[in-house]
This record gives sequence, structure tokens and C-alpha cells, in this order.
Amino acid sequence: MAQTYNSFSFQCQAWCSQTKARAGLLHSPHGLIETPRFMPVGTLATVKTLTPAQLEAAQAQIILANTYHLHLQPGEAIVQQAGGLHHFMGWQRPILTDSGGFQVFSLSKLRQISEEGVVFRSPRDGRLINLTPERSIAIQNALGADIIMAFDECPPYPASRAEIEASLERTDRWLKRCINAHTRADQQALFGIVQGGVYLDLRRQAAESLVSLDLPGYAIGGVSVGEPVDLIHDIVAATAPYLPIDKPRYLMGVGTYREMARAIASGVDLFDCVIPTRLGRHGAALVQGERWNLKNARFREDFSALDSTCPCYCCQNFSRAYLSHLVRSREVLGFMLISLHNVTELIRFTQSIREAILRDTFTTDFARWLVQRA
Ligand code: PRF
Ligand code: ZN
Repeated sequence: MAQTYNSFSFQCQAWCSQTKARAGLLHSPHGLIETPRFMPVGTLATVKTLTPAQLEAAQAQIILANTYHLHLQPGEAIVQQAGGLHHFMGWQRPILTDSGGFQVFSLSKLRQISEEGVVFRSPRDGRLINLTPERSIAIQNALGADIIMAFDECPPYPASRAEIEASLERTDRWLKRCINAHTRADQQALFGIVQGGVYLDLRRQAAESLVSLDLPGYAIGGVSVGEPVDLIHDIVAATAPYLPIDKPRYLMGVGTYREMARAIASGVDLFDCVIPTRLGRHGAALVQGERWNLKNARFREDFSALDSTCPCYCCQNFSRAYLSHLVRSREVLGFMLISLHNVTELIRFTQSIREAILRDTFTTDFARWLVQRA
């Protein structure tokens, strides 16, 4: 049965008869999340260029924010004074914060990893910052998201088996420190993160060790870090079966059509990725499974909607020609409208997979996405 962490619970509603895909309901203190679902990324307490009202219209039910970035700017004390992240940013639906470990590893050059944690130089003002499992959880407790993430080490690709083994042991010790430091377990669900690089037996061991701690949810981390894309699916397929079926599963940093569809077939429920907003800020749109650069000459005199099947404000009101003009003129509105469309598109993609799972037509409706790239 679904386990409740006060206002946090997860129920599976339907199972695909041909794959491990499931449709679920995740209840959190700030509301319901229907899964499978794409989560837009709002690193600095803003999904770049989009207002909370636009995110609601895009059917976003949960967004991400980042411990690393918010600690550097404006600092968790200010967010706490505002009454927490939801009040600070004017978004009253669920929020998930990432722990900061991954961002330190990928974004800051001068960093030193030890058993204690990570020391790095602030890219803003050069001061030394010490991020430990305890500090990450204290910051996340102060920010007040509905779901918070364990402070983990995400090793680079490639890494040797010995390196991954040592890193996994440290991540496991860090997780226990996270659990001990977490003071708001009644209001914030702490998810563990499965690491293990490309070593499938280590992935299994890591998953089993996490599961023994009976956490409210589990993430698969350390993928989409430069490995060949098919390895993502081998890793997900080898990890998900060792995670409990009655807890939500989150594949971190993955948000392309095919990778989401295939991970859903392995039993993943949640995704996040900067792709839709990053592409939007470069004038590139996600349209029915393709990426279109609106600067392309073919759009200059194309007066049709970006995607005539899309309910978003961009597609309902503007033409490809107008978007092309805005992007060529570097007008902010163009980047905003395309970001809005892209976020709507990926949420709609996962929502339509969800509906197909509920009807049990997932493998036929999404057959195109369930095979390897040609
Ligand atoms: N760990 C954390 N955040 C992440 C990742 C991870 O491994 C990834 C991996 N793609 C994205 N975001 N904490
Ligand atoms: Zn649209």
C-alpha cells in the first residue's frame, strides 16, 4: 500500500500490459502530481522567461529549483524571510530542489571533494563555500520545497570501476548524513539517488542499499553525463527493477522525447531537463518530435501556427513568420513564446503517454519512440 509521509503519498493507477510503464498519482503538501510527468527547471527560482501563470497554463504540476544557485544568490535566509520558495517566487504548486552536489561538480572549476563534502569558490565573488550533506539539507529545509534531494556525488563519464565503487561508498555515507540532518521529514520528502556509473551490478547494489533505508522516493542520477545514449536505457532498465514499485522514480536531467518514452517503459515517473527553456532562448522550437530553428529561412513567410495541434498561447495566437521575425530581431518576446511552447510540448508529451497508459495503448501509440534511433 502507498506509504504516507503526512501529506506525501504515491499510488499507481494503471499498469501497461506490455512494459513496466505505470500511471500514478503523487500527492504532496502543495498538491497533486500526475505521473509520468516532465518537470520544468527553475534553477534560480524562475523557469527562465515564464511566469507562474504561464507555467500553470502549460499544465506544469511541479517545477525544479536549485540549492547551489539559490545559496549563492539570493541566499536561503532571504527565501526563508519571504516565507519559503513558494511565496518568494509566487508558485503555489509543488517544487523539488536538487541538492547542489551535481551543480558544484558540473559548474564550478575550483572545487575540492573530501569525505566532509565539497569546497568551492563562488563564481560570483570568489569566496570559499563549503557544501556538505548537512548544509545541503539545511539549505533545502530552509527553501521549503515539497521534494528535496540527497547530496550525492555524480562522477564524470568515463570513470573506472574502482573510482565508481569509492564514489558510491561516499555517496552512501553522505545519504545517511542527509537523513540525520533532515529536520522537516513531515513536510518535505527526501529522495535518495542511485549512482553507479555504467556498471550495472553496482547500480543494482546501490539501488538495494538505498531501498533498505525506506525513502519516500528514488532518483536515478549519474546518467546523461556524456555516455552513449543507449547506455542511459541499459542503466535505467537495470536499476528500476530494484526500486520499490510503490514509490516514485525520477530520472535526473533527462528530457528528450525518446529517452523519456523509453525510460517510462522501464518504470520511470518523473523527468527534468533544461532543454525546452534553453532551446527557447536560442529560438529553437520542439514541434512534434523535431527541433526547428525559427531563424531558418523557410519560416520567414510561413503564416501558419507553430504547431496547430498545440493549445499553448504561442501556437494559438502567433505565426511561424512572426516568431521568426522576433527571433531574428532578438526580441525577448520571441524567446518567451518559444520557451512557453517548448515547456507545454514536453509536459503534453508525458501527459499523452500517461493517458495512453491509462487506456493501455502506450506501446502502439508511442511505438515510434520506443525503439532505438536508426
Ligand atoms: N545528481 C544530482 N542532480 C543531478 C544529477 C545527479 O546525478 C544529474 C545527472 N544527469 C542531473 N541532475 N543531485
Ligand atoms: Zn504551442
